[in-house]
Amino acid sequence: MKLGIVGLPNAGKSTVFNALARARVEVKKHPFTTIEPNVGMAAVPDERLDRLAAIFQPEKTVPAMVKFVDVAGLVEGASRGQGLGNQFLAALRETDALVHVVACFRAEDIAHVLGEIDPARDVRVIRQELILADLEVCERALQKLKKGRRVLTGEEEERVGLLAAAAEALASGASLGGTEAESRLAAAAPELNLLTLKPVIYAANIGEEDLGEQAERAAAPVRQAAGRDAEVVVLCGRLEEEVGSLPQADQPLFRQEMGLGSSGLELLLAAAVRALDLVTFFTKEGVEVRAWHIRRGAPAEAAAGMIHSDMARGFIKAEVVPFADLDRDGSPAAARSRGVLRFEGRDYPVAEGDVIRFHFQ
Ligand SMILES: Nc1nc2c(ncn2[C@@H]2O[C@H](COP(=O)(O)OP(=O)(O)OP(=O)(O)O)[C@@H](O)[C@H]2O)c(=O)[nH]1
Ligand SMILES: [Mg+2]
Repeated sequence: MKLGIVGLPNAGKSTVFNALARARVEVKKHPFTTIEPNVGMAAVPDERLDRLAAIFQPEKTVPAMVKFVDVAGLVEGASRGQGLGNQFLAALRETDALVHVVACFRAEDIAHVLGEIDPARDVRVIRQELILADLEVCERALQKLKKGRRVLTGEEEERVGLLAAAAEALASGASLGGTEAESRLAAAAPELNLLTLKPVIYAANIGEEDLGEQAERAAAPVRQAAGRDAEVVVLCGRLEEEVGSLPQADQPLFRQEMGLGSSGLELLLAAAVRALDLVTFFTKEGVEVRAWHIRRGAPAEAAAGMIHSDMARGFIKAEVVPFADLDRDGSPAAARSRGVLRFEGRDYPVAEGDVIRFHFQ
């Protein structure tokens, strides 16, 4: 799973990236600090993994990971070459979802590229630039298809129709993904990697002074502009970055003292998992207990393939016990004797919280 971080310059994208990936990329008061994309990994915390470690006593516990890409800030008119233009959007094309960081913090010494703090406007500006970037991609694809001057195949004709409809929607200012035809386009032309087809998680980056009771009020314009069904996570990038740089053991106390509730980053990662419709399954293989993500509904064979291609090729069966049962029974042997451990075939759709052992030849 790979997420791209978008937003205006100085919105706090690299700050959030540092917090997520425990990295130390450059964060500065002036806009356009980031030019080359930063790539990092974040571990998805999961209490179930700690419990499984207690049950299996493995040498190693490995959390599920999410990859993040932090890119340059996008400005109004980027599609026409303003700021750094939108060429760096290429780094976002191969992501599964976008995290849109919106500045809600007020800081005297940090310039907002559009003059003043206005999170709702910022949401619209970025959305518009993503729409324009997609419009360009659709138009280019259309031109390419029409240029050949030969008779198009039925499939190509259909693609022209889908692209033209998408271009029209984009030109009218709409993001893609809403209609059936647009879903068909996504399936027919995944190589276009259209940005507005990707799920978006909004990160309302609020100031330290707004944490606590003020938080919702500070983030309200983002919620409103994002729309009713959107995933919005409220966090303070700067504090999350600071907490992230402390030794793990000191973090809970610091959080408590700062009045930071559950980690904004954890909420963000959880929102990403929801937006991508992933389920988490667990394995105990060799010396390690590990958490994995897979698309909801994916078959056991695909899950086995994530661990090793041999496991998918030689798949015999999957020994499955739901986490809740294992948690209650305290050991696989106890779960087995209670009859909650079962065997499933290669087509079995992996369910949230399954603890799986693959049998293969
Ligand atoms: N007070 C406060 N400042 C923040 C917060 N988040 C980011 N900043 C500051 O805002 C400035 C810009 O942060 P960056 O993370 O570099 O922003 P960016 O979006 O990566 O910017 P570009 O790379 O230039 O596009 C830095 O001075 C940060 O310390 C926050 O939650 N509170
Ligand atoms: Mg940056």
